[in-house]
Amino acid sequence: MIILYSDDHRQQAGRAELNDGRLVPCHERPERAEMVLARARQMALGPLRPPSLLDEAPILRVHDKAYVEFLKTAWDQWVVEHGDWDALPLNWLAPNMHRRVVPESIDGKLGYYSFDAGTPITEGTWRAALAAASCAVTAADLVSSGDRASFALVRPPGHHAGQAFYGGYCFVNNAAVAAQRMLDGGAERIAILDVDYHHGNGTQEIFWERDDVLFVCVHADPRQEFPYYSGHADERGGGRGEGFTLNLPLPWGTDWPAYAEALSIAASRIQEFTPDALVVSLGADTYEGDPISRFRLTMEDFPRIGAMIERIGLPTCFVMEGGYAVDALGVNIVNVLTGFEG
Ligand code: Q9C
Ligand code: ZN
Repeated sequence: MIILYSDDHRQQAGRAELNDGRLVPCHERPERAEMVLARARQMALGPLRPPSLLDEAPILRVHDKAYVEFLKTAWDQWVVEHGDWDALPLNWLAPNMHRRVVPESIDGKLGYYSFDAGTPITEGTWRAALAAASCAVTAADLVSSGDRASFALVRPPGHHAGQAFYGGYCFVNNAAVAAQRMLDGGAERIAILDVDYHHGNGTQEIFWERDDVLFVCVHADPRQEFPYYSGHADERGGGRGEGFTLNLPLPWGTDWPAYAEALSIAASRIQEFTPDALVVSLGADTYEGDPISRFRLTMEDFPRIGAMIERIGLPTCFVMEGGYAVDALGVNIVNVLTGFEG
């Protein structure tokens, strides 16, 4: 399969995230993509291609204009107000505070548009996010024009980013951009399967009221795990989108048998939807060695995930999401893809 990749991912290299009460080095770092790239080359997974163009128009199909403007300008405003150090939010809205007025000061804006303190905005954040989304667009276009599969080897990840919010290391929802791109290219229905360890709250929010995008997510139970306030089994979509969101939360400690059962329920629902194509939000933070996660999938389980996705039988665009056991990430991500290819 063709691999979409841009060195511009290196432009997102935050210094620190707030975790367990401390500022610690960002888990979401450039080495992640380098590891996957090295392993993809080693396994001859497929040819590398850059995104065909860098264009924000496909991003604006799923994100608010004012939010994108914020992403593009936040760093410059931050430097003026606070100097040349990663921008992290430290205030959020309590219930019944006002969303109506977008704050003018950068601290107000950061809190307004974010939901955690783990996602630093840096000088190169927008450039990296634009490149990642553009890789996802090109990957989507390949599948739309007949390729059986493609792989957007991207970071920063995307599935926690909503129409007008960032967080969970995500700024632009690459998988959502890819899905919308396929619809804009003539597809009638697209399914998104999210196998990252964390709930894809941003993707869910973007497509909540849509019946042309089925969102199916297998993830750690939000009662125990980030993002805590989204991803419960009773969240099924709203309005005409009711029934087109399927959440399959699993407890800490989940290993292959329970994971496979949830994945097979996910696969059945996707087949029942009869989409034109599938977008996979591909995280490998379900791995037992992941430093911030608590599932127990082994290296041998990742090719099985790929094989189960292949058996759904759809043209498939893989978009990389999380996975923080950096030394194992290349093997685990590429294992899904080689498992898919059989
Ligand atoms: N103590 C993705 O995998 N913080 N994002 C977790 C754990 C946020 C993960 C803190 C994790 C976000 C794309
Ligand atoms: Zn994750």
